[in-house]
Amino acid sequence: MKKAAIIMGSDSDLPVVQKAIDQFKAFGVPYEVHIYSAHRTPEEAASFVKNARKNGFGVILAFAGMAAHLAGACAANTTLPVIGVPCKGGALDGLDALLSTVQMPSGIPVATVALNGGANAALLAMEMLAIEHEELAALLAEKRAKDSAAVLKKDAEIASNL
Ligand code: RP5
Repeated sequence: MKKAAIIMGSDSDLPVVQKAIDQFKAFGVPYEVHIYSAHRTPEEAASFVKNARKNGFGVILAFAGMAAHLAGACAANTTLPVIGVPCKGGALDGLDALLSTVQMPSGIPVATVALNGGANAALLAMEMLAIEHEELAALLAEKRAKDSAAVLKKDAEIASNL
């Protein structure tokens, strides 16, 4: 299976990144984690992303806060799908990161998930990898069924208890 690349702008983004790691671990999907900043280590970030396809990656997750240009900078250097995760923090508490990640100019797409949406970023990445991997697609469907069953169980409990 192709690997997922997880790139964070700073180690201060790690709590949000951990949510993605937990999902990849639960599904047994291979991943690599790196700290590359679009402004502090721009050359390393670009070089990693430029080589990502030939190094066996199928999708890139970019986590960043504040003036978060990491996902866009990654997308500029590859045609692999890039999922941007805006992280909360700073004076605007993430609104700046959300807008700079989601509002990409036409031509360089970034699939942006919710603020601090590390888990959904991993799930979306795995849905992409599952296009060519039926076993992973079946595991994702199983999770959906389990999640639905858990809600229906709560519905039955609340209906009988209230
Ligand atoms: C961004 O600036 C990082 O992604 C992080 O969310 C934010 C703050 O970074 P630190 O100052 O905590 O390293 O580049």
